Amino acid sequence: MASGRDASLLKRKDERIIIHFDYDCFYASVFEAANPALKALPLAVQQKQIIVTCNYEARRRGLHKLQLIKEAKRVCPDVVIVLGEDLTCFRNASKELYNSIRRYSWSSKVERLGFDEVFADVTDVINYNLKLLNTSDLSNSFFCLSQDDPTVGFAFDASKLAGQAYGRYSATPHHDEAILYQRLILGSHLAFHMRVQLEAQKGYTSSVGISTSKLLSKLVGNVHKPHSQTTLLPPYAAVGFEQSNVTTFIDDHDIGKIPNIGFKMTVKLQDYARQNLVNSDSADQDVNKTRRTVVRDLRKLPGMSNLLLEKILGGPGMPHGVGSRVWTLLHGIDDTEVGKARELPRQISIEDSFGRLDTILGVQEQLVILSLSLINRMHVDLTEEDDSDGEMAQDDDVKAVGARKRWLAHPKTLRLSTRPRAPRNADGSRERSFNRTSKSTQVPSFLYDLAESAEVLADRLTTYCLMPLFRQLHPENNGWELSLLNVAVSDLVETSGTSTGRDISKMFKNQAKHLSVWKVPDQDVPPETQLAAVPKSEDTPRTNVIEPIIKYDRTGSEDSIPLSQASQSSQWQAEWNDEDEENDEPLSSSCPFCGAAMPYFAMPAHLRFHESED
Ligand code: DCP
Ligand code: MG
Repeated sequence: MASGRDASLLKRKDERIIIHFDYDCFYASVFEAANPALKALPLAVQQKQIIVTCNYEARRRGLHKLQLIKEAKRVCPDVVIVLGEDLTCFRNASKELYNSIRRYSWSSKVERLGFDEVFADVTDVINYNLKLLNTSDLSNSFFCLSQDDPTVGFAFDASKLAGQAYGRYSATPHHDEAILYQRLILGSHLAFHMRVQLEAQKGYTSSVGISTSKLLSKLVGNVHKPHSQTTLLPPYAAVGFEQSNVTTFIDDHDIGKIPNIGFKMTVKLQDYARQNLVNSDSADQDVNKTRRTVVRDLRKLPGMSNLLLEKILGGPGMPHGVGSRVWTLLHGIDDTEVGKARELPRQISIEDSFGRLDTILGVQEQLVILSLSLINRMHVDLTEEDDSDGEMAQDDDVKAVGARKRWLAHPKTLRLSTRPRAPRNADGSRERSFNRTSKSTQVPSFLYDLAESAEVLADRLTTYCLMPLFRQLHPENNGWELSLLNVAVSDLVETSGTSTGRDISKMFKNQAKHLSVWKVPDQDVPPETQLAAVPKSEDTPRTNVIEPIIKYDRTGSEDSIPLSQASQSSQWQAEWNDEDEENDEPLSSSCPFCGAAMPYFAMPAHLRFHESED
C-alpha cells in the first residue's frame, strides 16, 4: 500500500448494504411526537443559554442549531422554547426508534451512534430478496421482510431506485457493477419502507444514506436533507480512466467532515495541505492559505501516501497504523462492521436523592414517580414490536398498540433501596452516610401487562410491592430521614423466540377472556369481600373491577402475610406458570399505614379511607 495509484487499495471485499439513519431535528421531534400540534409552530429546544436544535418551521424562519436564545428570540419573537436538559425522553425515544429499526436486519447488525443516528447492515435481507427477483418483470416485485412468511413485505418497482441518487451510473456497466446497482436499488426501497413506517407509526422523519459502508452511507445521507434519502450509485471503483463515484463524492468533502478524522488530526492535515499547496502553486498563495481544504487537495499532494500520513499524524497518543487508516478513509474505504444489536441490560435501576424525605406520604409519592420511570424504561429497554403479525402496529388504539409489543426479557427481582441519614450529633451536625439498605421481592406479573397504562401500573407497584417493602426496611411511621430512594429490577430471563405460547402479552389477552365472566358491573360500593375494611365513601369511584374473586384471611397483622411468599393460583396464572413454579406473585398485601392485610383490589379504597381520616 504505497502510492495513491495502488489499485489493490481500491479492491473491495464483498459489498455489504448499509443504511444510515439520521433523524431530522431530533430533540425537537421528540416533543412534536408527544404533541403534534407543535409541528406547525417554530419550536426550539433549549439547553443552558443556547438552542441545541429547532424544528424546520423554526429553521425556515431563520433559526439554527447552536444559536443563542437571545438571538433566536430577536430573529423569531414567537418561537416556542422547550427545555431539553433532562435527556430521559430523548434517550427513551432513541431506544424505541432503534428497536423499530432492529427488526429489519436479520443478522441483528444494527448500531446506534449517539441518540439520533443508526446504522443498519441489511446485507442478508437484500441478498435474500435479490434471489427472489424476477428479472423479466422487475416493476412488479415483492420485497420479503420475513424468511418464515412470504406474505410479509411490500410491493415495489425493482427497476428503479427509490429516493435520490448521487453519481452517474454507467450506460454499459460491468457485471459486478450491475449486481451492486440492483442490490442498492433493493436497499433504497427497504430504506424508503422503513422511513415511511417510522414516520407513520412513530412520527419521526429522517435523512437516510444507502451505500456499502458505514462511512459512505453516513456521508451520502447528508446530500439531501431533511426528510429524504440518497443512494450512492456505482461504479465504486475506477473503470479505465473514469474516476469512481466514490472518489468524486469523497473528494469534495472538507477533511474535518470525514468521520473518524477528529479535530486534532484535521488541524495537522489542513496545515500540511495548506503549506504544500502554497509551495506547489505560488500564484495562488494567498488563496491557498485561507481556503477550505478538501480531501482532493490532500490526496493529490505530491508524494502523498499512507506512509507520509503516518509521518504527519503519528506520534505520542496516536495509534500505530493511523496513516493507513486515514489513507483508506480518504479513498472512501471503510471496512468497519456495524456492531451487533446491544445485549439486554443486567438490571434497570432508577433513583432520586432528596434534601429531606421523612414522611410516609412523601415516600409514597416519590415511589410512584420512580415506579413510573422504571416502567417506562422497562418498556423501552425490554420490549420490542411484536412482529408475529408482520408489520409494526397499525392500530390507533393505545392499548392495542401496547398489546402488539412483546417482552424481550422478564426481570424476576424487584428491589427497593433507601439511604437513611445518620442521626444528628449532640451539636446538631451530622455524619455523611453512604450506606444503603435494601429489600427484594419477586416482580409481580401484573407489571408485564403491556395493555395497561404505565401510570396505573406505577400506582399498583407502589401500593402492593414497594410500600410493603418500605415497611420492612423502616417499620416505624417516623423517626427516619432518607436522602435517597432507588427502585430496580434485575435477574432478567430472556424470552425465547416469538410464538412459543409463553408470551406474556398473549397471557394477558387470555386473562381478559377468562376473567370476563367475573366482570362486576359499575357499582357505588365495593363487592362484599371488600366491605369489611372499607367504609362507605361518597368518593368511592365507579370502577369496573375485573379481578378474580379471591378468598383471603384478614389477619390484621402485616407480619403474618410475608409479601414475597404469599401466592395463590388462578386459571390465568397457571397458564403462565405451568413450567415455572417460582413465578408466584403476591396477591395480597398489607396497608403501609395500619398494617391491615387485604387483597390488591381492596387496597385503593382502603387507602382512601386513611386519606379521609386526615
Ligand atoms: N445536540 C446537542 N448538542 C449539540 C449537537 C446536537 O445536544 N452540540 C443534540 C440535539 C439534536 C441531536 O443532538 O437534536 C442530534 O444532533 P443533530 O446534529 O443530528 O441535529 P438534529 O437531529 O437536531 O438536526 P438535523 O435535522 O440537522 O439532523
Ligand atoms: Mg439529526
